[in-house]
Amino acid sequence: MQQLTDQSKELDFKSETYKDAYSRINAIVIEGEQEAHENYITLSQLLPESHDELIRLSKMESRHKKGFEACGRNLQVTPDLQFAKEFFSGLHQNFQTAAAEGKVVTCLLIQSLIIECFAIAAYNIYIPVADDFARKITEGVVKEEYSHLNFGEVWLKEHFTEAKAELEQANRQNLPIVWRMLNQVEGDAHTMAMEKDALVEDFMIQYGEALSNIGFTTRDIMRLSAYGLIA
Ligand code: Y39
Ligand code: FE
Ligand code: FE
Ligand code: FE
Repeated sequence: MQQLTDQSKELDFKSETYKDAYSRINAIVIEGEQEAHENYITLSQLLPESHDELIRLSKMESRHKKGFEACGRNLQVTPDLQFAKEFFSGLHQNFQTAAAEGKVVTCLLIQSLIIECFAIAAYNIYIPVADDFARKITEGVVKEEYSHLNFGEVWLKEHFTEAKAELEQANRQNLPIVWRMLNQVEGDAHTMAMEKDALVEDFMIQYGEALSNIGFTTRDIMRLSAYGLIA
């Protein structure tokens, strides 16, 4: 027999409370996937040697967007896309500025490390408390997000020596933004049975592992992670 947790007993996907929270979280995910799609197209121009692979990733992001749009329709929720655009504006602006300056290391840190780790954490925490329709979609999506994170890790590992200083600077500039983003959706996430502590924990595990794979030492990772705390 299936065991019900306190959380799943209290979740009513059709309630106005749940749907109101979903209108913002679903919008964030739809907007995030759209921006990820655009970011990988930009990266394909900055990294001609990886052009085809990055176009492949950008197409996956559009499919993710379509999947999450279907999740919203399934619950009869209208996503609050205006809220979502503002939610991403800090990271969006920093990515655009870096791209215009040809700072590919910063672009990769923002999209392939920070945003992908944020997505992986959110999707992992969401899957056990999602409605059946959204769970199946999200399970398919999260597998692909690991491959996007892997692209960034492999490229940055290969260029670690030259990239290290720019990575530290980009981390310092962008990690506090992620913390503010998390604080902004803490209440809506809670309504959907996703606890902030769990999101933070999963994000830090993914991000710390990524930094380690790229070549940072444990000591570096502690120092880099501490910038999240001053948000
Ligand atoms: O690479 C990707 O597909 C990432 C763009 C998608 C972003 C997902 C952002 C999820 C944040 C949800 C916050 C819920 C608490
Ligand atoms: Fe995606
Ligand atoms: Fe992705
Ligand atoms: Fe509660």
